[in-house]
Amino acid sequence: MPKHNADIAAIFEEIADLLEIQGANPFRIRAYRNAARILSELPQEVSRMLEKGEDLMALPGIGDDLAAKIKEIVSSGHCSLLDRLHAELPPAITELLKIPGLGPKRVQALYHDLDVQTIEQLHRAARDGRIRALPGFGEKTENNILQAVEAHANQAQRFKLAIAAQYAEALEKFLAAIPGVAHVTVAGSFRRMRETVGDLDLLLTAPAMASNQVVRRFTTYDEVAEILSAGSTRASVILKCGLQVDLRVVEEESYGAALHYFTGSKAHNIAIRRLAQQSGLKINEYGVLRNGTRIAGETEASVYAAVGLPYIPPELRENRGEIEVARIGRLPRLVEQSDLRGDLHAHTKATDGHNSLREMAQAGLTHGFEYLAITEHSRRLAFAHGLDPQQLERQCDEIDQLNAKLKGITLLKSIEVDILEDGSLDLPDSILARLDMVVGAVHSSFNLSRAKQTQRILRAMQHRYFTLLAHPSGRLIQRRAPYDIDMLRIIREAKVRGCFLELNAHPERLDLLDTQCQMAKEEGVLISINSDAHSVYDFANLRFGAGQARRGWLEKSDVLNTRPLKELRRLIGRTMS
Ligand code: DGT
Ligand code: CA
Ligand code: CA
Repeated sequence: MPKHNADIAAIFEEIADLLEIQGANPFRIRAYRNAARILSELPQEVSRMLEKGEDLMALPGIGDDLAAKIKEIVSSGHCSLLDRLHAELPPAITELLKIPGLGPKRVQALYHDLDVQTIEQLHRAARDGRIRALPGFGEKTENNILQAVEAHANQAQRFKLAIAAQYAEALEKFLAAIPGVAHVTVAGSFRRMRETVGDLDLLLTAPAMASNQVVRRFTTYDEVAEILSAGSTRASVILKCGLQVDLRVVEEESYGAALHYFTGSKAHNIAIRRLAQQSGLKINEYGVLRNGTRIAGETEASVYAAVGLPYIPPELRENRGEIEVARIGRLPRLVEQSDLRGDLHAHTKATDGHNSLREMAQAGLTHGFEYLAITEHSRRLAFAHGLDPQQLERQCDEIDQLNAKLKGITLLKSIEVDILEDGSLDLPDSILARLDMVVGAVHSSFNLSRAKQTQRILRAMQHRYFTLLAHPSGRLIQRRAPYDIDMLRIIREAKVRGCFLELNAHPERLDLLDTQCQMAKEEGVLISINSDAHSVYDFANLRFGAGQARRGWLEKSDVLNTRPLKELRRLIGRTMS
């Protein structure tokens, strides 16, 4: 029965796809897409909100119709609208939309004219040369479709970290409640906080005699769709959402060794094992052995100690130099989410956010923030109701008035101003001058040449009021590649101009990338880990931003918003003009 946000989101996505293939009203389609996006990224489970009797209409993008549908799905596992659409169109037809180059119109034509309902049928139709004859297709399109179908078949599906977290945490809770189970840990790439995960690797400790029973309980978890394998200490299943979960049960004394093994990465493990071999040790998932005798393995720290190393945090375990720096005692002391003193990127309902200034400030307080920068979109982003200078003036007045009343948190006057194609900013200096800081972002012309795109951003950063570059690479995970820019030049310019780069913690962005964080750190440019909150719920996403920062080797001192307000003000104060 679907109960996770991601399941409900998938239903809404499918409804939107089917409506689109039917040529329904675009506004209706967009409402479902919006709701799907909001739900899949919402850190709080809506089924929990319903249990607690909370009003779903408090959520962004959810009106009474959608709220009723969510209730229907959570309580019955079904959505009658989707059932109806399934009766009208073949069940697998939305799969066709996953083929690059196939939009709803083409899918509709393929279905109508060639009775293509599945990817296999599409493949056959393309191979047999039947597609080229359709109006608006042609031989070139047919070839592209053929290539895309073949590439699609070779592509393993990965899950975004925040989505995987919804499934992982529910499963973790379920397993922890099984009698005899002591530890439950999600290891693998999930523990290393990779931005996407291929599958979940769960490690349990239980006494050997209980292990059979534990595996059986795992395979009967109600979200399991398929059991790939099941033995006495291990099993692999596929959940209804498509996510694979591998389970291993070990005894307490092997916990550290198994955790180390299943956390990976493989490259890190191999390098550690080589180190062990050099000192006559053998490491496997049960322990560290010298001449067949166990000398370590109960904790991960004991495994590292056996090879003469301090504990290495999971986010660093990619064999990117962490073992070398560990050996000389130079491991970074990674930033923690709790080090963050504020957030420098948030929207309110003045534009496309959902909550008021006061609500956002209150929510910030509960996250322990000392400050929160309000960064609405600027006028160029008309679809997000971007602000013009007069509207921004008004918001500044409101912030000043509110700040006079707020206790414990200060709102900073700011803007997420569009960087126009020529590198100029979307608002005049007269209003930017009034702000505490200016966040700049690219939201258009993603396909400029590398030289032009880089120049555009450099020029924006040279603006006297520019403070922080938002989501610098512009990529959307699994949806849009980064734009082509010379990131090192941009980082160096930031250093010269005294500006900063963002690590946007939005689950779809996680941008800067981990390796680029490392680059910024080496160049001495501070990074701001920001939520890009569009509602009070979104601050919880900072945990994924902190994870990415840790993968990028960032320490507290490398992060701008770990600074207390006073110091922050000094850093964002304009020293260059
Ligand atoms: P993923 O699932 O693709 O996001 O990435 P991982 O790192 O979770 O990889 P996965 O699930 O294939 O394996 C989990 C961990 O198990 C991996 O990080 C390290 C360990 N492991 C798997 N296969 C091997 C292997 O052949 N050799 C070694 N040393 N470790 C392995
Ligand atoms: Ca994995
Ligand atoms: Ca695995």
